Amino acid sequence: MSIKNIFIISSLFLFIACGCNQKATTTTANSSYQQISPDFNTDSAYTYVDKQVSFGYRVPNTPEHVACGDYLVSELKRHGAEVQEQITVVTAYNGTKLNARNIIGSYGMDKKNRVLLFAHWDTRPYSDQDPNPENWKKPLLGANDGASGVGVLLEIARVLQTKEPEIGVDIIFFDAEDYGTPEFEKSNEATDHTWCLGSRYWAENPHVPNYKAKFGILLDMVGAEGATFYKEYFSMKYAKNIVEKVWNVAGQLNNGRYFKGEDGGATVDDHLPVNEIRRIPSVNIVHHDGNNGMSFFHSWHTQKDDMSNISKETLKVVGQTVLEVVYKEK
Ligand code: AHN
Ligand code: ZN
Repeated sequence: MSIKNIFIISSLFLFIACGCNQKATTTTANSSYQQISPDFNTDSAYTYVDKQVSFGYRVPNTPEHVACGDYLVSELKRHGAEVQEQITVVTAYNGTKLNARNIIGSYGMDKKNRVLLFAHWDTRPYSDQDPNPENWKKPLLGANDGASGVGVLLEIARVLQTKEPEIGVDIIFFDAEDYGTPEFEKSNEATDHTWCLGSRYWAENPHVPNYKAKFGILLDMVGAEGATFYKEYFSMKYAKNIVEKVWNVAGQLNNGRYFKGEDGGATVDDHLPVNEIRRIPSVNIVHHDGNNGMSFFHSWHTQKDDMSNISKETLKVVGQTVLEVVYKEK
């Protein structure tokens, strides 16, 4: 069975299993709401996405991956973050040893109350959802799947340097999220543990002993035009009040057409190790398509995941919502 099918079937099951007492609530816009966070500059965010893509395929064990990682470190430093790197070796589904690098930028190191913002920066070595089988073994550019979340977080880093929020902020770019078992690898049935290798390593070996944050927000595929973000299953399971907090702020900022009130599918993603191992309640802002069986965005894991997918409006909606959550927190 393909991952997509497992995903769809498990989503259906979850709908049936927990759909009985759900209300389809829509977040209401509040026109009188006064934004407290500084403006998120989406031209800047777009440039950060484009720059990552310009390195080429950011697949672990390649020079392009190293070069992009160096760029991300230098950008965080330029924006005044205290940067730490975790360099390690993780083992992929097929036994390949991957040189992995989690990149961590911290603001307000001395503050006890913190929020964790994260995204994966590696790109997938396979386009195994591409309609053309000849493309399945080709890497993909990951403009949306990878670069969009990181680009939004780099712009957030720039803003954090201009005005200090009350709480401390840690931004983590996780590596080796997207090296999970490919669809065409029949001998090796896909398991959850072949994804999210960098975040799993960090959750077991945090950069600060006993690291804690009040909550975490994961950004995954946050750049496509007309993106829809539903309340993802594991986010609701482990961090329901944080989902409500983020979605409410989105509503107040008039971003309810992107942040949908309905529950979405279940996504194995970097928030899972952070929730289950590090026990930091964390939500995933991830593009599910409500018109498509709650599958991911249309060009997910295909050769088409390039800059033509990226919308400045979507980056802005996500970036301003996350910034507002951060600046409201005490
Ligand atoms: C699975 O396909 C099991 N999880 C999707 C997580 C992911 C991959 N996000 C981006 N790429
Ligand atoms: Zn992916």
